[in-house]
Amino acid sequence: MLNDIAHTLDQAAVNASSIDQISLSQPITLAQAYEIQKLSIQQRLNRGEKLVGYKMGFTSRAKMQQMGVDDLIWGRLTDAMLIEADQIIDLSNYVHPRAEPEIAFKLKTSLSGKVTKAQALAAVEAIAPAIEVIDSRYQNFKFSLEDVIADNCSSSGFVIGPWQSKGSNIDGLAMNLQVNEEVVASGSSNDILDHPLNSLVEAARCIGEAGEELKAGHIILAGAATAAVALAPNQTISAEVADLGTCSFKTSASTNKG
Ligand code: OOG
Ligand code: MG
Repeated sequence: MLNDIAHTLDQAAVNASSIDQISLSQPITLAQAYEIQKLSIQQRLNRGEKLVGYKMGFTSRAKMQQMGVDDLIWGRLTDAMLIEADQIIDLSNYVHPRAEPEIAFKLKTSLSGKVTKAQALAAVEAIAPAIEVIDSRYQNFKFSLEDVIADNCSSSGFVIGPWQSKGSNIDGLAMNLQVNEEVVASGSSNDILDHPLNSLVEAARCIGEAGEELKAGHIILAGAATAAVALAPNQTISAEVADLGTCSFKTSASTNKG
């Protein structure tokens, strides 16, 4: 049963076609939801995609309130999800994409289990401003906690800005998301679990509990500081993190499927 659901979710992502929430037809546990996620990402890996890291979700109040969910979640990132700086994404490959401003960590050593903030920072190679593109495979972007976990936490794409020194201050930095140079969402890096490093600590713990580890070279997205913003054709989307930098991508003239 879990394999069938994983296959359905994978195909929904491949075809950019939305499906009914799983929880409406059959109850699944949190553990089963993570198992479905693993099985569905395995199908991507079987097609040749590479695991490049993990994403944390619902690490800010703004996100929890927007989606009506209040627990940390985590998902997997593959190389095929990477959006190059200033790339134009084809909206016809998405159901109802949204963008959100984030902070990314790149690791130089592995990290797993219970670690302190200092240990987490010691494993970091570099820090960058980032944008996550999320695209729930569920109709109307509506889901339960289990549904969204099974759907790899809506992950669809990510943009990484210029990597900065691990010594960069990331405490209380203003962060915003701009659409065609107009600020459409703003917050602070400390809206992410009081400090983005706490998200890396939580990532090590959650992924460790799942029997995996954050590895050297992996990218970890700390989670959005603001609510996500729906994408439309012909936009330039930028995330600006004070002192850390900016990153951008664009949307095609064609419309999304949803
Ligand atoms: C789930 C993903 C949440 C974040 O940064 O909080 C997330 C969703 O909102 O669809 O990526
Ligand atoms: Mg996110």
